[in-house]
Amino acid sequence: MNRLIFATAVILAGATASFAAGSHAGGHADEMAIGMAGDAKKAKRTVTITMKETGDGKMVFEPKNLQVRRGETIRLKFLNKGEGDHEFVMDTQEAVMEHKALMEKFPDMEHADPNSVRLAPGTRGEIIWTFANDGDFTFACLIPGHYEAGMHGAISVAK
Ligand SMILES: [Cu+2]
Repeated sequence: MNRLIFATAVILAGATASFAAGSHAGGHADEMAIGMAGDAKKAKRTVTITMKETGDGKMVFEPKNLQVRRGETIRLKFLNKGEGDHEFVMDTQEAVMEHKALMEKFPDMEHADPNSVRLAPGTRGEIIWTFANDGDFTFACLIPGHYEAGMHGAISVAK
């Protein structure tokens, strides 16, 4: 019971933060600080991000840094070259860490948010995203233990 109340509180806090960010940017409720799902026709650039485990026990994204122009729409392609499931979620650092804490409480939690994708080994995924606001953002795999093993990176959106 307590756990359920905690989860609901975290989800509500997240929703409030997203809504506030959207309002601040003058967008609608689907817009997050990091932006919103984009139109494929506007994607002039494709970035492929690989997820995998390394021989020395780490887990990585390649590349682990993305540089984006404010307003740019990118086709993000994902390939899980690893031997286990991996996911990609992008948001503000604060929201990623909140989400991480929730995933540690509920390891089987699955999400169908537009800013995330979860892939079985050997599979591919795609997100088309418009980075509406400049700033520093984070992407990560929040399957418990993966962030600590190295699965996180940075997205820098510049004017
Ligand atoms: Cu992972």
